[in-house]
Amino acid sequence: MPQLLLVNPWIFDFAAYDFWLKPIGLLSLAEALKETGFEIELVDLTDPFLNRESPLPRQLRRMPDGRGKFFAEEIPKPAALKNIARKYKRHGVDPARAESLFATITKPDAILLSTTMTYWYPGYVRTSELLRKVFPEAPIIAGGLYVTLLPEHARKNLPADFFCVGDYETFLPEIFRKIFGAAPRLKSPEQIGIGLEWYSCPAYGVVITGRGCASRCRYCVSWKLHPALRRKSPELAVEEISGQAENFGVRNIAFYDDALLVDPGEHIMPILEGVIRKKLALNFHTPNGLHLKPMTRELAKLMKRSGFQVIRFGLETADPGRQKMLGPKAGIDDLASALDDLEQAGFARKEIGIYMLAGLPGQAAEEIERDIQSVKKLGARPYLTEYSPIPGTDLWEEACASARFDFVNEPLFQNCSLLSCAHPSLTPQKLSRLRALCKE
Ligand code: B12
Repeated sequence: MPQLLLVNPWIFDFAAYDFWLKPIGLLSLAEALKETGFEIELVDLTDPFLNRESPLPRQLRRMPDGRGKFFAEEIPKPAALKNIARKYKRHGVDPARAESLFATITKPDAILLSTTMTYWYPGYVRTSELLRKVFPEAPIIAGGLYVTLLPEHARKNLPADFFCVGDYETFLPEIFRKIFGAAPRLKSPEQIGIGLEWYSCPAYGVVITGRGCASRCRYCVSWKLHPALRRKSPELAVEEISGQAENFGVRNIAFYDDALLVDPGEHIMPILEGVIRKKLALNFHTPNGLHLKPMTRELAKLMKRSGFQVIRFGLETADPGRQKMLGPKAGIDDLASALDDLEQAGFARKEIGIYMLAGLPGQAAEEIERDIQSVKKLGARPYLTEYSPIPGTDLWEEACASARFDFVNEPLFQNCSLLSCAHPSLTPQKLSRLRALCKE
């Protein structure tokens, strides 16, 4: 069977934090390939424990819940960003270590490179260049979100031989047929549970129980990528969660789903009941915001008993006009009622984090301030997330009309921290004052 090397590349950005980040698409792919009989090696260049002496240097130590810093070094800024007065960094293992690590690996017959955020592409390019240098004969197959959302840009800029534009289970078999002469049948992420054996010291686990979303929000690409919600069976999700806990000793697990709570009776409730029956003593995290509307008192109780600690929801805006414009996902009444249920179940209101979008086209700073106040009035903690214009979304045209940078031709400007579409009243200074207001 051919030998495959799967690589999660460096992150090049002004800032990045290991907010329970693992390449779940690549990990699912590894599992699917393993089941088909391929020999797999997986290297996650962002793993702080990679090829590093233990114990970890102080600055890389983890929080008790598994989060922590990436190893990072300042690097020259890409030309397009030279006027941005911020340091630019490579997050992940340093290149010399990466190269010596690759040199110890069995020569692969093909390399599979993953990608996520569109504006991290310089890190993908650099990783690919290094892989080409160490393994000049191995074809490189690039896949993941950046390749899927910006295939033309990827073909032009990323040194790879094949581009998997879309889900691996649909498009990778054909690429394999071209390379190896046969197209394997690959299970989808809904048909497999992922393991963490590729990490010498996993600080946490990650699980995705389904792809797609029931909401049709105009700023989000999730429902464009997966128009129908596809899910794991609750039994498989419980098996995956307990497998990560028992085989790899993790105590903290993050859910990546866009629609974890939708139709709770058929999905999340049986999952949590299964987890409780197994007495796993886990802490669950939801760095990707949950929906507010499906919350009920029963669900809140199950969430408390199964180990949810700090929960994040997506409200995005409290402004009724903007809600209508973005695609109504939830309103302030849904937040009020969810908070009642959660409080009854034993959560403190201030433990409930509410994501609110900042920097949408036409969204003045005063509107964001009112949003923050509405959430605070209910006792929850607002978190501002800067709007990132995403190709393929319904809001793209409008985003382009208010663009302060040319993010159509240069994906680096899709970086959320540049506030590329923000109303003139939302200056960086104003944004930091608003962030401070969230914490008060
Ligand atoms: C989980 C998630 C997060 C997590 C973890 C992110 C991470 N870095 O891994 C958290 C909550 C931390 C997060 C944060 C943010 N996120 Co986010 N996030 C997602 C989410 C919901 C799921 C991604 C995922 O893991 N999907 C599941 C896997 C299975 O899918 P996949 O990786 O795409 O893999 C499939 C294919 O691409 C392919 N594939 C993948 N890899 C490979 C490799 C090879 C070789 C091959 C052949 C195929 C292949 O096959 C897979 C199976 O189908 C997506 C939305 C979405 N539904 O995609 C948004 C999304 C990626 N996030 C987005 C944004 C904007 C953000 C934030 C900037 C929000 C903010 N303002 O704070 C931050 C940035 C944080 C950061 N620095 O990482 C945007 C992307 C923006 C962009 N320009 O690229 C998305 C698309 C959401 C949206 N609003 O539309 N996010």
